[in-house]
Formats: sequence, C-alpha cells, structure tokens
Amino acid sequence: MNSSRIVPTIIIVGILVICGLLGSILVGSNDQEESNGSVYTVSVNYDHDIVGCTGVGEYPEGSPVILKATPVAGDVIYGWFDKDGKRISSEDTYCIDILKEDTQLYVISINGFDGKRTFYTPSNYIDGHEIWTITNVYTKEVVAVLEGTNVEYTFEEPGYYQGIMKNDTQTFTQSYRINGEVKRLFVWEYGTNDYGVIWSTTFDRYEEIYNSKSVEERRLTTNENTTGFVTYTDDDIVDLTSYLEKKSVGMTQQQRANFVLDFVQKIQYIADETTTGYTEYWKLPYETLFDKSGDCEDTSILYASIMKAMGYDVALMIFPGHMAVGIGLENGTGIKNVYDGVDYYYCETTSEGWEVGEKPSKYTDVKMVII
Ligand SMILES: [Ca+2]
Ligand SMILES: [Ca+2]
Repeated sequence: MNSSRIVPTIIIVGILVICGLLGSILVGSNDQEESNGSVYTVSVNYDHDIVGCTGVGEYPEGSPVILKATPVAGDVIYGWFDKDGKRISSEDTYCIDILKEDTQLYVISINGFDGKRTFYTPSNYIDGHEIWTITNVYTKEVVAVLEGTNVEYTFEEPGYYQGIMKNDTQTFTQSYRINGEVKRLFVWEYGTNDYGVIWSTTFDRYEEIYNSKSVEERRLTTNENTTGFVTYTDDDIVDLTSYLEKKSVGMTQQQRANFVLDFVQKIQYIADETTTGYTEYWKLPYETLFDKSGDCEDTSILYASIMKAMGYDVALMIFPGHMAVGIGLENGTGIKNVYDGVDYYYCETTSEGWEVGEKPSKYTDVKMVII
C-alpha cells in the first residue's frame, strides 16, 4: 500500500453514492411520520484511503447530522469538501447543525502528515514586536501571520513555506519544506450527472516537475519545444485519463471530448502574472492539476495531454494572445480546422459553457501545432 503512494495515482470516487438507510442513524424518527417536513439524504464520497463514514443516510428536515470518517491506518483527515469541491472543514468529524437539503460531501485523508512546526524568535532580534509572515514559496500566498515568541503553527498540507520576521533594521527568515502526500479533488457536471475524482500525488513529485522546466522554457514566444509540454505519456496524466475513459464508456467520440472538456473547464482561470509574476508562464499539465488553476495555454496543454492519451488526433491552436485545442473527430459538428486531412474541432478550455466545436469569434489567425 505504501509503495503505491509514491507513484501519483488516481483514485476512483463513488459518484453520487447514496448510502440510503443502511448504517444510518435516524434522528427523531418517531416524529417523522407526524411531521410534513421533507426527508433529505446525506451522502459522503471518498477514496480507498477512507475505511468508512458514519452518519450518512436519510434524515428529517432540520435534523442535526454528525459525520465521522475513519481513515486507513497511518492516514489523517485532510478535509471535508462540499459538492462544489470547496473545503469546508479539516476536522475528523463534520457536523451539519440543521439539515436543509440533500447534501453530498467528499472527505479526503492524506498519509501520515504532521504539519506542526515552530517559528523561533531569533535571539538577536531587538524589537519586542514579533510577527512572522508565513508564505507558501510556490504559490506566494500568505498562509498565516503569527504573533508571539517561538510560535507554533500547524500547516494544512505538505509544501515549502517561508516565514519572515522583520523590523526597521533586521530581517530574519525561517523555512520549512514539508514532504508528504497531496490530494486534489475535482468535481464537475456533464449532462445531468455529477462527477468527482481525487487525484493523488506527493509534494516531492511536485518539486521534481516544477524543476523539470526552466523559467526561460516556460516563457516561450515561439512554438519551438511547445509539444514538450504535452506530457501525455506521464503516469500522472495516464492514470487520470484511464479514470476519465472508464467514466465515459459508451459515449460517442465527440461526447467524450465534451465530457473531458467539462472537467478541464472547471479548473480556475488565473492569469500568469497573478500567480508567477511573469506575463507569460507555461505550466506542465501536472502543475495545472496540482494548482487547480491556470490560464489559457495551461488548461489547453492539460486538455491536449488527456485527449492525446485517449488516442485522439490533437493539435494546439495558437492565436495571437490565446491558445485553444483542436480535437480530431470523424463526423464531428461545429467549427473545425482541416489540417493534413484531419478535421480538428475547436475546443475552448478556459471557461464553462463552450462545447467542442464552439469558438469565440474574436480568435483568428491560427497556427496549428500538431501533437
Ligand atoms: Ca499565459
Ligand atoms: Ca500559464
């Protein structure tokens, strides 16, 4: 089990698993028949690192619900997430005070993570006003502002963190690199169904990928080496792809392309300048998954990688100031670009609502880079 954690893996999450009454606790069930209130279902999805979860089931409207998940030995609860994939708690148990609707949650555990660290006040620090500003070195996000002497802080997940304490004349830094398992939850809709997947990796692997391309390579202004970003043979992408393939069995070629496009379009759009300080910065597909964010070329490169891994003909469609993906379809519908006898249909990856073959008219003067 532990050895499999080293390789980034994809874990299939039960989708809309309704646990029904089995193992559930009915609160106030004696009053239920007399009241006209609705009965709502509470369901929790998780991967194979959670042994079980108590508290799921059906409850009368207004009930309190207490959910408790038990991780496998060596794991700790990383968090509870709502149906939109937003983390709502990092406790072992999750309590719904007053149940108002059918509620679908996810719970995620990670392996053996202890994020507790101490930031020590330097002995030669002369200002009595001791404040550490703690930043995630990679995302540049301030994760905490800590006040006090030798102050303890518990990080929520593995990462590389730096604290800075300064006054008018002195600046001190203290860093912690905390390795361990990292998981990302992706949720999206296709048609009338909800889908979710938990993607698992390690912080070590993130740093390996991050360092595999120089900043110069990531700031390409030509198309040279472009295809080197479409890492469709990497385990990180292959595992995700096989999950997406399983969930889309029976779909047509174009439906499957739309299914994956819906997954990618849910990834948050953030401009390169905001996250990296560079006007242009290409991420590897792995990094877009790890960050759960990117701009047009990042989500295009991710989508192109998955679709290529699925066996599609794939092209990056590069416009002045924009990137999209062309997917080869036989008998497809929508806007296409014929290249070398293949019909490449336009795929917009940056925002929801654009289906395969739908193209914003402002993008013209395409350069096709066949993968
Ligand atoms: Ca960009
Ligand atoms: Ca980018």
